[in-house]
Amino acid sequence: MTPHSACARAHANIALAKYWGKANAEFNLPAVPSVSLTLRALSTTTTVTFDDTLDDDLVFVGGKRQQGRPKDRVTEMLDRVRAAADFKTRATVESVNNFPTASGLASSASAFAALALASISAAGLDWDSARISDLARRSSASAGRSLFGGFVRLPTSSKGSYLPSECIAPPSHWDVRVIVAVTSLEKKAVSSTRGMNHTAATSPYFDAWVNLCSTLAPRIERAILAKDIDELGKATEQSALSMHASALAAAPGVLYFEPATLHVLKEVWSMRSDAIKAYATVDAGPHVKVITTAEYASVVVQRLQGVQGVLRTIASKLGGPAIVIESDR
Ligand code: 2P0
Repeated sequence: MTPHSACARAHANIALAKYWGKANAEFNLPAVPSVSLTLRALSTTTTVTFDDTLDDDLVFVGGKRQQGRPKDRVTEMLDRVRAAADFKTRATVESVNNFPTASGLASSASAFAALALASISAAGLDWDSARISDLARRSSASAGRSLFGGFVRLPTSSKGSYLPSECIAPPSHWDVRVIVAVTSLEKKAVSSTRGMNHTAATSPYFDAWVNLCSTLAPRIERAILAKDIDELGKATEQSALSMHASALAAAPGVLYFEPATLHVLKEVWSMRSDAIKAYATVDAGPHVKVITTAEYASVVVQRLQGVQGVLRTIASKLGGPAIVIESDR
C-alpha cells in the first residue's frame, strides 16, 4: 500500500470519580465507574504514518525514540488496528505533548486517545467515537475518556470486552475550571497500573472502595447536571481521598503524596473557610488538581502560588473532544 498518514489531537482528562482497580485485566475493564473533565490546556498531538518500507514500528515521543514497554504498548494498539483493517504495514508514530514531559504530568490518557484516533484515521477505518474510545481504553482505561469533551463517564461492565466512554455534558454546559498545582518534577515511583493491581490484591479497604464508587459516581453525575459546585466538590474530594486510603492500606502501602501535596490540600480547605469555592483531587502522583468555577479561578491561582512546594500552576478550562487535524485519506 502507499503510505497513509493522519494526525490527531486529544486532551488530558482529570477524574472526579476515580478509576482505581480492574474487573478484568485481559480486556482492561475497570472495576468501578469513573467520571472526568476534559482539559483544554493539556494535549497530545500524534501523527501515524503506515509505511510499507518499515520492518518495525518506530515510535517517537517529543522527538525521542521509544524502546521497550513504552514502544510495545504503542505496537499493541497498532496491532489491533492492523487486524481490524486487515493489513500488516508498520508505522512511524510521532507524539508531542504541549506540556513539559519532565513536569511529571505526562499522561497516558491524552497519548493513547490521540494515537487511537490518528491510527484509525490513517488506516482508513470508518469507526465512530465510541469504538475508538473502546480501543483507547484497552491500552489505558483513562484514555477512553479523552475521546470526548466536557464531562465524561466510563462505566463498568461485567459482560463482553466492549466498553466505550460516554459524554455526559459538553464543555458549554458549565464553565468549571481546573487549576493544577505542580509539586514535583520527578517521575512517579509506582505506575497507576501497578498501584491499582497491588491495592486490589492486598488492601483490606479495596472492597469498601468499590462499594463506595457505585454511589459516588452517580452522585457526581447528578451534581454536574445540576451545576452544583459544592456537591460536586465534596464528592470529588471523597473519591480521591478514598482511593488514596485504599492504596495506603495495601501491604506494603502505596503512597503518592509528597509534603507539598498535603500543604496544597490544607490550603484548599483553608480557601473554603474563606468562602472560596475550591475542591481538590489527587491522582497517582503528588500534584493536586483544584476544581473551581470561573468566578474563583484567579484567586485560587494566587493562593496556590503562595503554597510551600508548589513549583507552578496550570489553569485550564474544559476542552472539547479529540479531533483529526490532518488525514490523507
Ligand atoms: C483516573 N487514574 O481515573 C485514575 C485516578 C489514576 C488515578 O486512570 O492500567 O493509566 O493503563 O488502565 O488509565 C490512571 O490509570 O491505567 C488513572 P491503566 P491508567 O484517572
